[in-house]
Amino acid sequence: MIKLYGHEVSGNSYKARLMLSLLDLDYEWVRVDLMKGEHKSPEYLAINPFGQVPLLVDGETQLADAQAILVYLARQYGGEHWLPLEALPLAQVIRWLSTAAGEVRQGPENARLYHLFGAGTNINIERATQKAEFILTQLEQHLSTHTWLEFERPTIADVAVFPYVALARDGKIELSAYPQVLAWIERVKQLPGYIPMAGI
Ligand SMILES: N[C@@H](CCC(=O)N[C@@H](CS)C(=O)NCC(=O)O)C(=O)O
Repeated sequence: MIKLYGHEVSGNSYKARLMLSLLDLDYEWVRVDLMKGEHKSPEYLAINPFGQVPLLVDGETQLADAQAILVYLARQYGGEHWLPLEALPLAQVIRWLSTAAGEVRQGPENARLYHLFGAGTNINIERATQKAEFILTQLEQHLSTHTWLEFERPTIADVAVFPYVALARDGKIELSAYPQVLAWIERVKQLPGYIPMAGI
């Protein structure tokens, strides 16, 4: 049985949970208590030396990183629909995985971390807010001509970008200025197998 190590407040853990649910896969949820520092315990570092969640274990496979987990699940269990293989379509999806780990993390994800956990996070909140506005503006423009991020169907590009954009309000980023983004969030919420997380 697949095991997912994660925490309920973690949007990156939610990315993996959402994908497992969209693919209708059974799995065991292993809660790693970030508040108690369980992710830095010797036991956890032995399976993920980065000391982060999420971590997916599937038989002999141990895989950290939400984006990598999405790729693995899509290829292993989801097929072409969620992640095409031809050079250009594959690159188009990977571009959004990079955006999730880059602009989305530097913007709405960091703004949320700051507002949930305070100044001790060493995050420059002005910069995070500015970056959030940048990527939301880009998404707003992109989604004015696209139903989904690519190919007019949901792919792991949408699953990767969705959580921290939908959680933007936790970072005091108002989404009402981005109606196309709000409409896309609603479309994701209508997908068969969609599951919510607190804050979305
Ligand atoms: N690149 C990783 C980053 C994962 C990450 O930052 N996880 C956070 C929770 S959302 C975490 O474990 N933070 C604790 C730490 O880095 O010490 C991914 O995309 O999964």
